[in-house]
Amino acid sequence: MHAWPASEVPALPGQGRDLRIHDTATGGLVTLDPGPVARIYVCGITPYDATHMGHAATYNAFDLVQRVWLDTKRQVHYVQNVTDVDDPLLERARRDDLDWVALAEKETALFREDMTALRMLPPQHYVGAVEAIPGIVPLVERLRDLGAAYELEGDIYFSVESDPNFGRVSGLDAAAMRLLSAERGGDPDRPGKKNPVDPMLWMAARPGEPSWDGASLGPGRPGWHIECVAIALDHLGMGFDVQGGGSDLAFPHHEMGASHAQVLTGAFPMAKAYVHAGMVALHGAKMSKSKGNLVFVSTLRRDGVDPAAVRLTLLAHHYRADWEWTDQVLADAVARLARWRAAVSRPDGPSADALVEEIREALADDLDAPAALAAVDRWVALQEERGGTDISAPGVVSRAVDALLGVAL
Ligand code: 5CA
Ligand code: ZN
Repeated sequence: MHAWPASEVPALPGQGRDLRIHDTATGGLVTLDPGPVARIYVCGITPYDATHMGHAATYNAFDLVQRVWLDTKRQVHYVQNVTDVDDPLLERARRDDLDWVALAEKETALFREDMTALRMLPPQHYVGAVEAIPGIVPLVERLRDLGAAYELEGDIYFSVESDPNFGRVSGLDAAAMRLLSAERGGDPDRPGKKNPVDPMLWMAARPGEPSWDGASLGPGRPGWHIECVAIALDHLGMGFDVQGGGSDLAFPHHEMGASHAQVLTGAFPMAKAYVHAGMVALHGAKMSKSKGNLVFVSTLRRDGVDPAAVRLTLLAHHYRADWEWTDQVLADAVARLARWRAAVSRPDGPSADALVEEIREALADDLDAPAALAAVDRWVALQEERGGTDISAPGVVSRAVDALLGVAL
């Protein structure tokens, strides 16, 4: 699939710092030391009800990761998927009497538009699950040949016991895993499974549902976790720097994906850091497609809200925090954007050299965007109160805010 156009990232004087970021697997901060090309896989949308503010907040976090790396003069190899066949997508298409392929295409197109408007940097490889199927089948066959997969009434399951490192991403106990498995697409109560949380690798064709040639697996479609593994291993290989998503992906999705990859390759770990963004809520509950409590980027855009204000709303919250979308948080960002724009539109101002370093410092410290915004606020307040004589300062501030925060002033 094609991704979306990249907005330009202005070059800044000097160089950024190495990123220190929270890793769910170790439960602490790790300083990543990518080579000249940093490698990141971010789980993409399941294309219906896109793009809501929860999605936008999560992709904003990983956009910041890229911007920090780019500022260290590294290249970034970024891969993202689209889960363009899955039970909830098929259910939504049935509910609304739509063709599931058309629904996925329409929502993916809308997501691209929203990402472009928000100045999120595009992945180099944007890959649909459906187009990845020819690469998935041999991986499932290999897992079966390794004795890590078993058949149950035609469906193929992964045996979590086959990975000695299973559990190291989420650190959850068996009871918690079982609960989350039931909530998040698993089938822990299906009789005949070796372990209740074993996830499906290949689902045998069901009447009335799409299916593909699975070679020795028979016709069917892939399980969710193996899709992301196939795409990540194909484009990034093992031991890439960051696997990213919202905190609801830590288990089962990233745990299972890591185990699939580790058994397939015999290497550990799949990713050096598992990075998870907090959940955005609306009216007191996690914004989710199943509840329908959603605020869409496209609706705000249609209502004339500047995408830069939407982006500033996301940036005002630490990526790991759970937070609530309200009219007030958006209004605060609209006001902030107006003040920032007025401050940089003056011909001169107070020196911004320290500000660039403060933004760099804040973002390299576990993506502390609120601290970065506070630093810009301080420069803007100085500009408003007494101004300054540095004629390069307004331009430096605009470029830094654009390059490091993705906000065009
Ligand atoms: N297609 C899979 C990943 S392979 C998926 O989870 N799709 S999704 O459309 O449900 O979510 C896309 C991304 O948005 C995931 O990283 C998910 O964790 C994140 N996300 C979903 N809801 C929220 C929310 N309310 N707040 C923050 N992030 C969210
Ligand atoms: Zn994924």
